[in-house]
Amino acid sequence: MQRSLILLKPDCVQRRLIGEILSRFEAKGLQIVGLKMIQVTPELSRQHYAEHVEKPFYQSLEDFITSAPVVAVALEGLEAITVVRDMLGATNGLKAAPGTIRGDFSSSRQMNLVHASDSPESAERELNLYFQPNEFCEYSMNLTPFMRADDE
Ligand code: FUP
Repeated sequence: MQRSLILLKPDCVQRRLIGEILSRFEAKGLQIVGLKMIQVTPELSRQHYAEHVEKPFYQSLEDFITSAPVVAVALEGLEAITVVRDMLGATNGLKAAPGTIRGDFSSSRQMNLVHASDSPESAERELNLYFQPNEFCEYSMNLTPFMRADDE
């Protein structure tokens, strides 16, 4: 079982796509174990995008991610990190395959609607950036016997 940190970015909030995109994760069988709306500060942006801070596009990325609230989501499921990344599609919405979230809703490299952790290490780091330990809700989904076999 894995957890991944997902951000519904300012373009997603502004375009009123929160429900539509959250519903895709729910329909897939992923479990929402943390959920909050927050305003990203420049400091949090620098922490989140630490690997990009020195890059030429960073200031524009910070301006975008701080331009409106985001919705932070902790998603749990089998192989959740890869499953969610595959659901998002390629970083650039123009290149993302139809059927993926970015492929269906984004035509931009920067305004690509959703961020998701790309490795277990990133997931741990990013979940800690956006959630306190006591903000995760653990609960059993009563539909689990109908979502996967016992040995999966
Ligand atoms: P991803 O892992 O898909 O979120 O993509 P990256 O880590 O490569 O990039 C982080 C964010 O920077 C992406 F949402 C897109 C944005 N970006 C730009 O705005 N300009 C660039 O030239 C490259 C990335």
